[in-house]
Formats: sequence, structure tokens, C-alpha cells
Amino acid sequence: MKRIVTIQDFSCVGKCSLTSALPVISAAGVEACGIPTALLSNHTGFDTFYSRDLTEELPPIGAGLKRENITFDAIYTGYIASIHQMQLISDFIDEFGDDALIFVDPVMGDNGRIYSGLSSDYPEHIRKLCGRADILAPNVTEACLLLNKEYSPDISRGEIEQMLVELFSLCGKYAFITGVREGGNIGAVGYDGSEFHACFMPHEDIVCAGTGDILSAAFLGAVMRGADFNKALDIAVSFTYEAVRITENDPERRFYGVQFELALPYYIEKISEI
Ligand code: PXL
Repeated sequence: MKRIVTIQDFSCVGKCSLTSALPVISAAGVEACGIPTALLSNHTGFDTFYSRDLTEELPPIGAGLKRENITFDAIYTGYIASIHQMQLISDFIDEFGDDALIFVDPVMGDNGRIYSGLSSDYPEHIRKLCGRADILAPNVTEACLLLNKEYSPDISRGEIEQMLVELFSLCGKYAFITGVREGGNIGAVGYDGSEFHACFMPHEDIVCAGTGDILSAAFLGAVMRGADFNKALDIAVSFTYEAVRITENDPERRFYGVQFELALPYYIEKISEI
């Protein structure tokens, strides 16, 4: 069985990061290991949140894993709470990354804005971590922040492709941008260094936290189960769409989490078809 370690925060309420990524990776039939970067009462999209930074815990956790000769097939980083943590995660990649696929989701913003609690120099620092990645998975806002481009919700396909070329030169294996809008559709565009691959679904009029996190986890889970990058992107986008549609159809839904749980059977079926 393949083994992924994902390094991101644990938000007790508000499905995102570890609480979303771990069950999706498990559903792919891949061992899901998690290292928390911070412990939050709830994600930062709420009006208030309590956050405890876990930076100091990273080196002893890494040392403990090393002592047991534990290895990983992929290292997947998501929300990172501080700039100092990025250096420690880079050290973790030095220790454990030799035979692992490095997947960096540079989680830092949405809808043109950086998440509250992150400093304005955050993008220039995470860019360095992106240089360690094999695969990069920003949303449109994060791609603009990484590449110092003006954000616009209706950015053209040509500009998306231009950004993908730049992102690919940072990571070298595959880059994709999520949350791309075209007409009434929303989806992702990937680039493998020679061809672009687009995958779109109808755009549902609902704001859901955590959609990027389940998409990234679903993509990497599919890759670990043998899907090529474009196929994995198709599976991840259609699973995320399914989850958003289910969330939208629930009259009792709360604003703080995509109901991905009910879409897991769909994802498992797609994985079984690889
Ligand atoms: O889903 C992205 C994310 C991850 N982690 C934390 C967040 C968010 C988005 O708001 O606040 C703590």
C-alpha cells in the first residue's frame, strides 16, 4: 500500500486541511499519515479563531519518524502557519523526499485575497517551497500571489496558460490551477510541460470552505493508485463537483464545510476504474 504524509493544520471545526485530506486519501486506498502545522479551533474563514502554532513540534516528529526508518511515497503540504515552518518543512523534504513525490498546495488565499492571519510577505516565502515541489496546485488567487500578477475573477484562459508555464518551470512534473471560471463553468487546467489539460463542471452558486483541500487530496490519491496526472485531475474535479452539489442540495447545510463525505462512494468508484 502506498503511503502519503500530509503536512497541514488541524482545524477542529470547519472541514478543511487534515480533517478533509486524510479521509479522502484513505478512500483512495492509500495510507494517510498527517503532521499538523497548527491546531485551530475552526478555520480562518470564521469571524474569530483560536490558533496554536505547532512549529516547534515538527523537528522532533521528523526525528521520531527517522528513528523508525519510516518512508513515504508522497509528501503533500497544505496550509502552513508561519514562514519559519516553511524552512522546517523544506528540511523534512531533505530527510524524507528522496524517493517521494513532492506535492505542494500553496494554500494562502481565495477570491483575490490572502487568508487572514498570513503576513503580506508570505507569498514570496512559499514560492521557495514551491521550488522543491514536483507538483504544484494553486487556485487562481494563489497562482496570482505566487507570480505577482493582478488577480481578476474572469482571468482569461491565455493568462491561466501563461501562469501554468511559469509554475511548471518551478516544479518540473505537473502544475494545475483550480477555481478557473469560464462562462457558467468552473474547473481546473493542468500542464505537463507539453500540453494543457482542462476539466470543467457547471459552476454552482455556493461558497464552500475546503474544496481546494479535497481536490488536492483526491488528485494525489488517484496518482498514487496509478492514474496519470490528467486522469487524476479529471477524477479530482468531478469528485469535488459532486461534493459541492451534495452540499448545495442540503437545506440544512452550514456555510463552513463542503459535505465531501457523501461523495466518497463516487470517488471510490472512480478510483476502482483506474
Ligand atoms: O481550506 C483552506 C484552509 C486551510 N486551513 C485553514 C484555513 C483555510 C481556509 O480558510 O483557514 C486554517
